[in-house]
Amino acid sequence: MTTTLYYAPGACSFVPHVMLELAGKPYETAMVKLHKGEQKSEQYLAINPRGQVPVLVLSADGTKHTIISQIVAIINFLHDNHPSAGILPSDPLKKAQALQTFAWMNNTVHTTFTHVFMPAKFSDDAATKASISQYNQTLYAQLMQELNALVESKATQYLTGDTLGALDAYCLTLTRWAGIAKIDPTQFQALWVHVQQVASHPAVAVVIERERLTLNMYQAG
Ligand SMILES: N[C@@H](CCC(=O)N[C@@H](CS)C(=O)NCC(=O)O)C(=O)O
Repeated sequence: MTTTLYYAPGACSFVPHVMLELAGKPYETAMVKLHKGEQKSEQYLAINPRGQVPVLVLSADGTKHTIISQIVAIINFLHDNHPSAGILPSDPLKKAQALQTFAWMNNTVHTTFTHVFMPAKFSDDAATKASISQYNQTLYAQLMQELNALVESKATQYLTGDTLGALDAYCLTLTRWAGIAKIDPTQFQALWVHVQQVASHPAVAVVIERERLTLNMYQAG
């Protein structure tokens, strides 16, 4: 079985990318250059008609491909296939609670950033796009406060226990995006300390290096 992750540097695909590294089994990667619009190419749309990363492509014999999209589904699949990697907790209640937070990260925090970064997805009017982006930047700062409080309240080293999990990788990505949204991530002290700790984990460090990411994207002014 060949497993290939279609990813874009710094995108939410960072999360399954880190989890594949954490699982420690062979996998391949294929980079999609979002800034060049490669996600809208005929070739990529044949893989994911929704034109987004991440996508996991599973191939048993090199000809038949099974495709999984949507980060929640991919993470759940990786957890089921690598149950001892710590991607999600194994206890059913703790797993449900972790997925509850993961779903919030995905359907609320992530989509708020999409409104800041890609307002053209929501309007074709220049003034409306500017207003959508600006308003959602304020919302994103509030969500960073919420994420900061979540990190402050954790009783363990990582968000779902004493080992790195999917929530930690998503937490890093969303905090990194704050800088892109012109919000200084270092103001959220507990969150920033946590994200740096996550970044120093070997599985995370490998992916940061491969995707050539800078953690603090904030530029004052
Ligand atoms: N709901 C999807 C969202 C995926 C998503 O937003 N992907 C972004 C990168 S973080 C993307 O591919 N954007 C390019 C585009 O929409 O054109 C998921 O959770 O996997």
